[in-house]
Amino acid sequence: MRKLSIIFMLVSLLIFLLISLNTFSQTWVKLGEEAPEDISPDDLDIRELYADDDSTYLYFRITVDGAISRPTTTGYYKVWQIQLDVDRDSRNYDDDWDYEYFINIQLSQDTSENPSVKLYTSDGTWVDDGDIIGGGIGSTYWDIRIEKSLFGNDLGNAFYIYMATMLGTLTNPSGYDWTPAASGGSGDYWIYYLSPPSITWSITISDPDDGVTPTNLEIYYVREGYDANNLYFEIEVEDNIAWYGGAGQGIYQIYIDADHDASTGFSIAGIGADYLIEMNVGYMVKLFYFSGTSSIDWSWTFLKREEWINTPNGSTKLTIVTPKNDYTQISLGETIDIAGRTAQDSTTKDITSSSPAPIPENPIVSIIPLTLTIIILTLYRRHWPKYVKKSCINFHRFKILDLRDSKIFIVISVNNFIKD
Ligand SMILES: [Ca+2]
Ligand SMILES: [Ca+2]
Ligand SMILES: [Ca+2]
Ligand SMILES: [Ca+2]
Repeated sequence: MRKLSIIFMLVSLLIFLLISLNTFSQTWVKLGEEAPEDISPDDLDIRELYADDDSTYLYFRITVDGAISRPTTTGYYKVWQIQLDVDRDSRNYDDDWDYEYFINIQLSQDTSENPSVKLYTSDGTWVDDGDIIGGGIGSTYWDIRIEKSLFGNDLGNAFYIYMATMLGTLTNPSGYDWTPAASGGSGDYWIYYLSPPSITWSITISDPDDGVTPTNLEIYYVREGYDANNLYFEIEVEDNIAWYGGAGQGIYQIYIDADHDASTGFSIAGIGADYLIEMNVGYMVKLFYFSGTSSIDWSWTFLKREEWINTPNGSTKLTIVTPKNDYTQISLGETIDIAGRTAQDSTTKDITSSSPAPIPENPIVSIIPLTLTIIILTLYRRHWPKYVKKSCINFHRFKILDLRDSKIFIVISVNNFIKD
């Protein structure tokens, strides 16, 4: 009996602890920080964004440059706006932004009106309200939460964020801060990863301590990994990568020789780089392809903005995910070569040796069941309805375009059977 009551007490305590943790504490992940700006009122100058999520809510913390206060003009509102690109198509553009939702934190001049959190679709249709859970008037931050279910099925593994602050009437406000604006530019955004992929590194290039300054440009490791859909890269440096400041703060690069051929692409670290992945501090990672006319011609053309899985700024690791489909120029071979480099503006700070990195075709285990299926289907092909035969031919035509896919040969042979 005594034992039972002790167990009961312990279980109650555990439940209480779990509820307390769930209710009161966020594990804030810092997504971005801007340089201070000359914005007045200073509570409309956004400095940082943090996020968190659990099974029910998305949480955001916005920090600003001064104590938050109500506007002083009758009928006016201050608005802190979080725009969300949930289909992540902004990555298709070098310098553009396309969002589907925005969240407004609205603070009225009217002291009888409580501050509110409102979710809208990008055309201004109100969806529902969220909650203010911390900060606000008199402090230098807002903590808010919004229910995930309000987004329906629109929230994927990650989303992009751009922010703005406004002052005026709700129908005619003026803009004050556009965030992030690294080095005075615009058009980039921050990322929050709800469920990052787990990565197995296939190769690591170690690089010695070369005495590079600033130390956040001193490369120690470059890593490469892959899965069925993505290539992953990581640059690890000695000291934390800065939050803002552009190319003058630092440039982080991965060079990729996609055809394992030093005679094609840009000549660097003994390889012929056909692609370049680059992050200027404060901006997104971008993928370029080599478009020069000779191996020493520094000429690159934008392909996509890529994603990082964990915010690189304020950490020593830039971990990049790039869909294989993004490499639309020279096809990725079974072996690529990679090298890493850091720079400040146009001055090289550190450069690694190059290393081959295998990207094997689909493993044999996945080909065996496919082959068996095709053999069975082929044996009984005289019983196939006409539309199935037709769709197989279409399937073949589609697949032949993808020269990287090992299944191409099997599919071609099926097509020959069909023609018999
Ligand atoms: Ca700002
Ligand atoms: Ca979008
Ligand atoms: Ca080094
Ligand atoms: Ca090459």
